[in-house]
Amino acid sequence: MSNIIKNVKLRNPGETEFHQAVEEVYETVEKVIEKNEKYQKAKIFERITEPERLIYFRVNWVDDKGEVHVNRGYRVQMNSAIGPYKGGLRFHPSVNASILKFLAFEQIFKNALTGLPMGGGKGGADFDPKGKSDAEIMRFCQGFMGELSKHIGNRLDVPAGDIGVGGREIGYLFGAYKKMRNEFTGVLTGKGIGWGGSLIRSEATGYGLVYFAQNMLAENKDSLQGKTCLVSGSGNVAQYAMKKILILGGKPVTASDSSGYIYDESGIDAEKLEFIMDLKNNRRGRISEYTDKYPSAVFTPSDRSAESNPLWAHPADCAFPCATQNEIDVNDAHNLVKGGVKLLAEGANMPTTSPAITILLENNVLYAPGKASNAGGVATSGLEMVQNYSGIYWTRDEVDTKLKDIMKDIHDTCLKAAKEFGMEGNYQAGANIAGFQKVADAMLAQGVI
Ligand code: NDP
Ligand code: 2IT
Repeated sequence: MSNIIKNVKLRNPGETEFHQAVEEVYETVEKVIEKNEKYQKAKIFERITEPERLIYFRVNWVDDKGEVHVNRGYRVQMNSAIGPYKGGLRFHPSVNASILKFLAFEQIFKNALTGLPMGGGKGGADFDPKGKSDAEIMRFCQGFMGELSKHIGNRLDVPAGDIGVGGREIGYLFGAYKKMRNEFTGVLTGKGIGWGGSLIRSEATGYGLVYFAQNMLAENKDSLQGKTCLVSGSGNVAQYAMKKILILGGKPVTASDSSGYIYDESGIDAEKLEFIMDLKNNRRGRISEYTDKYPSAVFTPSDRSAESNPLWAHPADCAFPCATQNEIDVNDAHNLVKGGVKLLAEGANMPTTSPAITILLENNVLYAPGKASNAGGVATSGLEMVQNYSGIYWTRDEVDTKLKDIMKDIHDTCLKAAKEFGMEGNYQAGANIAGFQKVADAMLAQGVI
């Protein structure tokens, strides 16, 4: 193990997700660093793995019964070499410093790949929004923003949504910021269309993911037409990924949440997807309810002790993990290969473990890492920032066209960088190298700060 990685582990004990993300990047950029003495002398990798600032705070709130709760809030301001810190907020009981540091670290390279001037950040809280009333969510968001508002700003750090933070939460967070700071600025993205939001932001991560996959397939003279697709998750990213898969002639057959997954062999068509969107976004129900409405589908409860997730064992052409980190391990990768999957594009952040990625690559599965394939969300957040700064707002078609162009550009950038370093066709290496070089060069130019 290199000294750099040893040091990261020593300095961040027990933070396994952060170690995993750092090692994954290091393995592919090591060659670039070896070739570039300036990167070594300026200790770019050592610096890029250390957050510029990590804010850690208490959030108190009162539930509907009057009981007081204490949660932990965080903002990791990881790197501002190419622009203001930018990245989502996650509300989930599993949130801790390791998870947010891994996400903020990934975000540095993802944001660089979009071609827009955005640095990397991430934040959130170990708050579980499940089963909470709207009033409880609102009070939590207000408590959270009470501290976060001191550390963010539209030219400093611009958070957005992630797991557990969608349109409703962004609304409460934005309202709280506006009131506390007495200013109406684009301090958050993912805002409502009537109050500074961008058209297509809700759709952007899922749509961008499928545009990316479309580019990968086109590179191989293929398309999504008629392709059976495994999708995990049933939140924002999964919903719009399924929507775009359907538009492009593919057939999604699975969706999941933390309680399990549904398999609908006949395909989740547009009407069934509408049902899922209403179930998840308005009624905040569980995916198991899908089989009450469509009894020919099968629900399988999740089993954390199992050696593999049966969702990934169904025969299919493409796979789009859109739930959470490390949802595809070695056994799942073998099952995907056995089931005929030829393309896996990540909607979630780091859903595939490193050994599982190796298996996919060894079996010639086209593999797109999340920092490239799910960058459409943050890219459209970047477009929202531009619209907020300029006061000029684009149409749906204009934003969608820009999103498509950005995804094509990221796709081509990955291939170009991979080829340059002798790893032709390897999107993982290409994404890491291109993202790293851009940020490293900016850090070099700005001196040791
Ligand atoms: P949502 O909260 O809208 O949906 C998350 C989905 O994943 C839900 O179906 C949820 O199920 C499931 N899920 C979450 N945690 C777990 C878990 N530990 N085990 C099993 N299932 C789980 O989030 P998003 O759709 O926004 O985010 C999904 C992924 O995409 C995340 O990895 C996120 O970081 C990534 N991403 C999101 C972007 C965005 O713009 N929103 C942009 C780029 C990446 P349940 O409801 O039961 O918790
Ligand atoms: O992981 C991600 O890229 C996001 N959650 C979106 C971040 C953003 O600022 O839009």
